[in-house]
Amino acid sequence: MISKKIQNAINNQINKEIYSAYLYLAISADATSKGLKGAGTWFQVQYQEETGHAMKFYKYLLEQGAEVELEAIAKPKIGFKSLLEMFEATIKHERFITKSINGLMDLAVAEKDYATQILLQWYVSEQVEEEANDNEIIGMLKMAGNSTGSLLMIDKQLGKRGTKS
Ligand code: OFO
Repeated sequence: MISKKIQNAINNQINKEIYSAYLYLAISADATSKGLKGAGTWFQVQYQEETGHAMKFYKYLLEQGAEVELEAIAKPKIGFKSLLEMFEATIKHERFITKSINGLMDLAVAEKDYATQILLQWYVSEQVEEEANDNEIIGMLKMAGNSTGSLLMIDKQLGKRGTKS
């Protein structure tokens, strides 16, 4: 049993996670159409992971006998000039998501909702991992600068990303 406040906040977070999936799917298409097939794969995997994040909340609401309310998904903004711009947009978005997860945790603590706090701990750790991955890639891209050879090597490396088990 969860409160209406928590239910609404989780429904809101489902929307953000689905938007994240939608954003990364759009970046995947943008990257692939620019010849960056590796990045296209990386963002497609990220799209799948975000869908998983949304579904984890979705299942939790149903398990708790709460109501799932799906809202409209905003159109993602794309049109990046470089791989670096794509990942800078990604880290910016992930920082926004981290804040949102932290806000949800604050609410769960205030409501003394222990079950939701346990669920949210997984998301807190996931955000640390996602931001670290993005920062690592941004670091490599900054080092590569305008070197086409280095950028192609990074793109190849990005294409090796697999889904988490
Ligand atoms: Fe990217 O972690 Fe969910 O949104």
